[in-house]
Order: sequence, then structure tokens, then C-alpha cells
Amino acid sequence: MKKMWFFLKVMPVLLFLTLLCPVLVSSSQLSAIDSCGPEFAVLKRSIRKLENSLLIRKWQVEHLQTHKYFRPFQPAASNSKPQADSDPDSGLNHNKSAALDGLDMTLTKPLPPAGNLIVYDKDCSELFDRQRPSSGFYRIRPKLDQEPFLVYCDMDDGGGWTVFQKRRHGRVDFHRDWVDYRDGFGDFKLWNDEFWLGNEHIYSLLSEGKNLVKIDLVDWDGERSYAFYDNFRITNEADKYRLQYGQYSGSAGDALSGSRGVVEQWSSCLSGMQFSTRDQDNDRYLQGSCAQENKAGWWYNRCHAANLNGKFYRRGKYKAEYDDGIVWGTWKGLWYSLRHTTMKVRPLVFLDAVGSGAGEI
Ligand SMILES: [Ca+2]
Repeated sequence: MKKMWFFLKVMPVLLFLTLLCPVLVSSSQLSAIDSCGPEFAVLKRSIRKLENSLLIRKWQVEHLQTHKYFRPFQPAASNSKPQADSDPDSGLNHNKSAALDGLDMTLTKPLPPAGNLIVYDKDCSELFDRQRPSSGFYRIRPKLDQEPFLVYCDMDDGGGWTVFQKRRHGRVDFHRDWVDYRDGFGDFKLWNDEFWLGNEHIYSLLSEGKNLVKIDLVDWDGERSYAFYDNFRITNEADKYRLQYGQYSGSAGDALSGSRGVVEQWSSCLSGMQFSTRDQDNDRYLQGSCAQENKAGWWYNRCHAANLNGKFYRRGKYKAEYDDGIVWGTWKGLWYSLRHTTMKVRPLVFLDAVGSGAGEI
């Protein structure tokens, strides 16, 4: 009977302790069982802490690799060791932090030059929603399967604008070949750099969802004007980046469609027109090349009432054989070359995550 009692009451307890303290029990130091509980708990807590920090570090590494965003490497100061080092309950922490420091050293590379922070949002509106950064150059990826590329994000004017054309000072030559216009050209460093983002990039940027393009114009007296076009689209290279756009609104007039007269529209409405450059004539002007005459890559009909990639003239009014200036005919006429132009796009319905939807629209 006593034996039975031993098996029923004592053995389960012994078995339990055996499982908990294999080391202590295997050395037959049953007297140590009493002190095993607290020690085991400390060990377990310590393991959990290590597992957690390993998980966090793994996630960080994954995040860094996914976004190719590396912190600049700064050697850790000897007095700035993690607090865990002073944790007396685990001798493993020193090794752990040494190993993690090693990990940091292999992963951290210097940041690219200021303003070129690399992110992979699909456009500047998504970046604006996520981070509220200031205007500048950022790397975006409109489609998951393409290489990210650098764009200027206009985070003012309501924020979230991806800029695909900019004229400022005339230092960049815009009279170029098809390949340059396809791939993009200009400078992508300073806020006032001039560039054409490239038809391939513009095509991928404009091809998803409904969008709104805003064209900002500034004359040589500093006066501003603008034009909005919704659902601005271009087709692919096989179709020569044919232009399509929807409703116009704004203060500068609908120069893309020519002016109001039927004859003017017949000759200068750019809706449905293919892109032309000096080495690829895709316009409707049978007697010659609009791109060659107007010294730009652009969508031409016979030829235009808008020529934003035209020649940069240092004073507004100009005289030339052809109306080849930076022209927005419905605002300043064909013989006035503008000082600044910007073409930029964002989703038609742009309400940022907070829902402010600020801006002129
Ligand atoms: Ca022609």
C-alpha cells in the first residue's frame, strides 16, 4: 500500500522535476531540485529574450535587403554597448552583441548622396502617404517587375507629384534623338535641374489607374499659370508613345488641343499624336519634320500650339524661323518662350492616408 502511494504521489513529481532539470537530476543531486525552479525560469527568460532580438534583427535585415536602404556605418563607441551587456542573468549577451555588431558592419553601407534616399514606392504619392518627405529626388518603381528609377517628387503643391519634365535655366539641350527621349536625359541631382524622365518611364508611370497631370508654367516676369489634364496617357514604344488625355481645366488654356478654331485644332491638336524626335518623324506634317523645325522631342500634329521641350530663349519674346521656343500658345502665344515649366502627375483621386487632400485641386 505504501509502495502504491509512492508511485501515485511521489513519482509524478520526480518525473516532472526530471524533465525540468535534466542536468541536475542526471547527476543524482536530488538535493538541488529545490533550487532548480528559479534558475530554470531565469534561463528560459533569457532564451526568450535572445529569440526575440534574433527575430527583430532578422526582420531588420530582411527590411534592409528588400528596400536596399543602408544606414551609414558608424563604429560603435566602446561606452555605448547595449544595456543587455550589463544584464547579469546571462553570460551570452556579450557574444550576442559582438555577433550583431559584426552583422551591422557587413550590412551597412554609406547612403547615396543627400537627396537620393532610395525607396521603392510606386510613385511620389505613395511615398508622400508613407513618409511625408520634402521635395527631392527619390527612387520609385511603378511596376514590381521593373528596375527602380530616380524621379523628382514635388511634395509641395499638395504633395505627391511625380515630375516627368522640368525646364529651368536652359543648360540642358532638349533637341535630341529618339533613344534619349525614350530613356530620359538631363540632370537628377538638384531641385532646379532640368530633365525629361524618359518615355519608357513616363509610360509605366501613367499606365495604371486614373491620373491627373498638372503643367506648371512661369513666364519671365514671374507670373504663373497652369493646366490640368485628367487621364493623361501615352502608349508604348511600338505605337510611338501616342498621346491621349481627358478633360482640361486650368488657367493657361488648353494648348495641347490647340486653340478654339477648327483649323487650329486640325493643325495643332496633340490628342492621338505619336511622339516625334529629330531622327523620327511621326507627325502629320507631310512637307517636313515638326521635331526638326521646333527643335524638340514632342507629340506633334502639323505642328503644335504647345512645345514645352522647345528651345530655351533667355527673354520671353523671340524671333525665329519657326515657333520653336518653350511655347504654351493659349497663354502667351507662339512667339513667347517660357522661363520655367514642370509636367507632373499623381493619382486623380489623391487623398493621402491622413485624408487631408490638401492642394489647389
Ligand atoms: Ca512629317
